[in-house]
Amino acid sequence: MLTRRELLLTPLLLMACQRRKTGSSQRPLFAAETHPESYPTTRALHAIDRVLAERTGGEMRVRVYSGGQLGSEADTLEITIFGGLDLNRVNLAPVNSIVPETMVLALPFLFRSVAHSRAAFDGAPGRAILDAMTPHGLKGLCYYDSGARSFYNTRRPIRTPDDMRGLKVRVQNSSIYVAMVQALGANPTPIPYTEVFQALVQGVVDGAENNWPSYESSRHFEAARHYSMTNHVLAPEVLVASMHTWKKLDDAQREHLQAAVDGSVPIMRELWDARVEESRRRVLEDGIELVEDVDHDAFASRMRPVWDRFLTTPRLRELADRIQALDAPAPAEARQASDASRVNRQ
Ligand code: GTR
Repeated sequence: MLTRRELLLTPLLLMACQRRKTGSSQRPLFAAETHPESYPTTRALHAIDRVLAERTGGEMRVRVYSGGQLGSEADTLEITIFGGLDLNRVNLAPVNSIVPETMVLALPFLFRSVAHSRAAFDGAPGRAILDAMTPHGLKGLCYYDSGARSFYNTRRPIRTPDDMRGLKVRVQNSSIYVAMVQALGANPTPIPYTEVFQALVQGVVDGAENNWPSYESSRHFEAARHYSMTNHVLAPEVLVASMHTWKKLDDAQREHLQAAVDGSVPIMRELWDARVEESRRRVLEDGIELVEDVDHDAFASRMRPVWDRFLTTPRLRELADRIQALDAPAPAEARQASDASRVNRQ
């Protein structure tokens, strides 16, 4: 009997083979995306498609499979490494177990502000982490913002780490997220994103953690009514290509793809900033309890041992040091102040 993964993979491989027969111009690049069509990351993928179509007169296109229809991020990532998918937009979390360098961006309380996180993604440390994916079968194309992640739950308002004690908390499929929740005395449960709503409603878990747009678009807010602004992680989303696909593209095609991807980053940021505000407004209007008086210092010090546990090599420590030493870009200084407060509001 075929496994779920093999079932998923078969049609994609068949389509991929067909392309080989008919020439690359016949088939669009297949892209997996867990979010619905209206989400900023999905819209960024469609923006890439439009620009590619324009630049190549329709020769290169992207077909987006949104809403998690091809499977969980962990599964689709494996399929991408395998060559069954060309492009995949995932959070960095499922890449953590494949490319250790990516864990650095998920360290709790690493970033001082959104501007600081963007300086890291756009700068040399971000580039080095994208490049570290190549030997693992993935071409890191770009980061997209994911804002600050905070804890929410069905039971009670969280203000201090002690309030987390004993809660069953859904985490992404990544050992650094498991360790963060353990450090707070709660019980981490890895569950694929598309199954979290059901797990919250059925009481399989008491809570989860995410940014405003995901908390809202996934409807988690309908089940978990206490949202506490812990802002413990600002790890980004990432767009990757399969190295199998990347190697098959000629130089001009690679240039078109990378240019379209680069152009989608500022578009996505604008959509993202607007969506954060919009999602926040929607869930507040719906009457969730927003907890703003969170003891961030207590959370940061309780989670600090996670740094030592995961920064196990000089290379990882050096990447973390370089990111901490970054100044947010000078022209953004004025904005930085509001960004810092935004981290606290996100
Ligand atoms: C979202 C992210 C998704 C997925 C999800 C999760 O913020 O955009 O890619 O990682 O979180 O919690 O699984």
